[in-house]
Amino acid sequence: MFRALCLWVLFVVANGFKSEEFRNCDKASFCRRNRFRPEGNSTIVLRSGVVNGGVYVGTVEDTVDNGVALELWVIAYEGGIFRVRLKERNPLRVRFEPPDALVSDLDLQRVSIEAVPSQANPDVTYLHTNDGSGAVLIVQHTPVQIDLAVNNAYLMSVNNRGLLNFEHYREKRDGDEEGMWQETFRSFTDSKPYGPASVAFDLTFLGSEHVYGLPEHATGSSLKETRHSVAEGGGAISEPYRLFNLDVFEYLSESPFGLYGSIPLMISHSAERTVAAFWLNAAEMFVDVTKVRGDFSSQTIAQRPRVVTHWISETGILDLFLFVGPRPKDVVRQYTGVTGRTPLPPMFAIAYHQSRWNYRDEEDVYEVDNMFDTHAIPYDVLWLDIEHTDGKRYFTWDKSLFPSPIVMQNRMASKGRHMVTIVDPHIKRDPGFVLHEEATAKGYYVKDSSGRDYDGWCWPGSSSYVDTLHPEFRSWWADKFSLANYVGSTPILHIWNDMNEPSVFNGPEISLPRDALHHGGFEHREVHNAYGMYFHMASYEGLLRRGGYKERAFVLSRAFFAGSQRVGAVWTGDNAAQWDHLAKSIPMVLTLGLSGLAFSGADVGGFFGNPDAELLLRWYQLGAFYPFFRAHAHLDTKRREPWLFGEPWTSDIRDAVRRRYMLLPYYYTLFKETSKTGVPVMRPLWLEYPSDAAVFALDSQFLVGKDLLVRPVLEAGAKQQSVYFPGNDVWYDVLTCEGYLGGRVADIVVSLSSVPVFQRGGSIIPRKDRARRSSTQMEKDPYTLVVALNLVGEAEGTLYVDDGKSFDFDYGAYIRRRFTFANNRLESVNDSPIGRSAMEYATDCLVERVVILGLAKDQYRAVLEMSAQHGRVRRDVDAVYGPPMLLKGAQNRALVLRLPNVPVSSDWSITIGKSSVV
Ligand code: NBV
Repeated sequence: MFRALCLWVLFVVANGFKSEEFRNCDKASFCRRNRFRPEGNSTIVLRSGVVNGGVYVGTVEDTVDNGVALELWVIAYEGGIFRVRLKERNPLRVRFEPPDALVSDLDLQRVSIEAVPSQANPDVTYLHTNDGSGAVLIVQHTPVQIDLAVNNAYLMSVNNRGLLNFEHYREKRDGDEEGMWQETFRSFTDSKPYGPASVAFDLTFLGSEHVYGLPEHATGSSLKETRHSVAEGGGAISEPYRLFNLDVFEYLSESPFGLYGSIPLMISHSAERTVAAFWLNAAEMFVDVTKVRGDFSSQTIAQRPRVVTHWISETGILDLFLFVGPRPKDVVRQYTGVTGRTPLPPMFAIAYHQSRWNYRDEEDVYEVDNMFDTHAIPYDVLWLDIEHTDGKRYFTWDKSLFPSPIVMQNRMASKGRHMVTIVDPHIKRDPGFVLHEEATAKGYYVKDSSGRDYDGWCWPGSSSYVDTLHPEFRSWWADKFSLANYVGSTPILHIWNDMNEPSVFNGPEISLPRDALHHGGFEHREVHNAYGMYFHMASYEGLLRRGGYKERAFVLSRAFFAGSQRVGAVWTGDNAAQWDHLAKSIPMVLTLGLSGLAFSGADVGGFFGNPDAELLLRWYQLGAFYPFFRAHAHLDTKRREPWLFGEPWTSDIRDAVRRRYMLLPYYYTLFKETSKTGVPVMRPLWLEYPSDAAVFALDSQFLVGKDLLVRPVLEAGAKQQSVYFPGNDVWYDVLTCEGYLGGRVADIVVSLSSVPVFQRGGSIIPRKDRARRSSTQMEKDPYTLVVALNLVGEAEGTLYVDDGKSFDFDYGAYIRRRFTFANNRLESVNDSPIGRSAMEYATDCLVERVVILGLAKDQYRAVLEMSAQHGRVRRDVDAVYGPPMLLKGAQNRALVLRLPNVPVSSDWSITIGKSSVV
């Protein structure tokens, strides 16, 4: 067995990505049937409609097959959200819907719909709400077509190409096409006992040239066309984008093949308007994108540019959310209002993580841990991959390699560090393994089509796959994380869920057969894309339970679906140590962020292959700005811990990691914002500059929050980088303090140690600059405030602080400060709601330094004022020219106010003036 597994591993390692292992549209009969259907033949007709309890309910008929009854619901939610549901009235079989992707009903406020028949056209009904969004749905009856318009501007149209298609459950008939009732791919036969059940529709975004979303693909963020328009012949340019969670070995850096996670969300953006659509459907899906050029200035709808998309799913229902915007942040807020937001992570989780497959044994762990200290490189979390287990039995330890896991974790804890172990969903079919015995007895495994526990091949050898769709399974699984059940675990141990697409080495497309069976009798094809999210949910619930719901938890997952953001972080899987993978990680992480998954990153260094020192360094310099920052590497790669390449590499990597640590207060404040609004931490420029067309397809630069602009070095041997500065203000190089005006491109000279990063004039960023071993040890450290002045000499910023680990913030245990700089005066005021809360957070942290960028060189005097116990304090603060931070490349061009030493949590002000004047 083991030999066979090794051979398999060797085989795939030697061969790289193999497109023939994966189905394309042509090999999937449901996609083939829909993709090139002639336009304009829609058979689905609205017969009547009424408003019932604020919801529009329509009686619909599909005129094929002598008429099939369907039901249409249109629901509206507060804040510009419409939901269109269409399914069979009396299906032969209940179709799967993934309700857990959505937040609970209680969190979504419904608004009533009013239906008004058109005076001019009896075939049209208008659906209004009075939620203030100004949006109207224009429902045409014959055939059904649903357009969304705001103030008479048409923004989206469903079925105006007539590609809406609903394959009803039915009996087999003569003349049924091949692949409808049984389908073979490579050596796998899908029994398809329920026959064809696909759902497809076209959706046009009017007045737009750019669409984004549909993670996960290793492509640019502005999605490319996959088909020509009908006017241009309609032929294929490439495969449609595929959404099907798969363990794709050595994925390519520019391909529409689906990767580990799927979110059927598409955002359309133009300088005037941002809108989006989300199809709640967990089955395999293909999406074609066609761009029809046009003239933005034209008033005629037909002449304006548009993006025509065609969505095809193997099964499920049509459950389409339309988000009306109008701006990018509104759309993100609307989408995450429906599917949820990333909860505030524990502080350690947004610091740096050190991983590889595998740290061999406890000695190796101690050695690596000590070397970080020897080289003064901070890190927070050390990861253990599958080899730490006893024969890939998760929740166990290899007793000879990890004999004392508790001692090991306690040692980590003593330095304020954490550990993460891996727990995958394939369970070794070992009669002596209690987890397996229990899962078998309780019926918690996915079944094969004949109803027996599915037996597939994965790391442990013969394995069964937990049925994550089963709510009782999830609760049972969650209990496995208690300290008593997970022997050898301690409260500092957090979790990593891998292979949860799920990955099955000997299954079709390296996954479960589509006709495998889940709880409730659903076939795997119906639930596939949600499988991994349910696993992630169960593990997260386990860690929360372990901590009595008082401690925040961290669980990383490879597979994801809409809603995964509510339970944790994701990463982009097995990338490669190649420059193009470094570059692609930017649009990939940006797209995840736009799709709700704000806490994500890519393996720093590249998983497969061996990066040279330069690539590794450049990856650290970029990775330090990912929301999730972890270095990771394949078992067969050479060791590449940051000190192994010698100087200058070690120092430069140290500087990159230290930058992240310095910025932790800023990142934490941003994560807090994300938890409230869904607006991601790492942002494409158009999120902040929606009217600037120059940035709509820009993937080489990004923003962290709204105030930091990062232009990582993405090519070997780069000597200079061209950087585009958005907006009307000035941007300051955070090291050289050089200012660059917005709306222009500048060539920035780079060395190996430089990462072009700029702070927006008008912002104030909180930092903690002291070098420590881990984030936990920075808790009491003083702050540095970096004030970057705009062209009128003003700036503002916020800081959010809490204990970094509990949920006490829910009861008011946090501080939020607002800093403003105007009229030469920096002021700190309380920014949290006034009034007593159940809990409070107190901190003794001081502000030890204020760095001001953008003041003309001169002699300055700074005077601090604050009220203290015994009256008002007024004293001078040292003001000198110095470097903005103590890293290589920093120039003495910032005004630095030294040791004001004011409590960060109290009100104070510092007035600055030319020495002769103050
Ligand atoms: O558990 C081993 C690896 C893991 O290191 C990696 O991060 C995952 O994406 N895992 C995949 C399985 C093997 C991949 C070849």
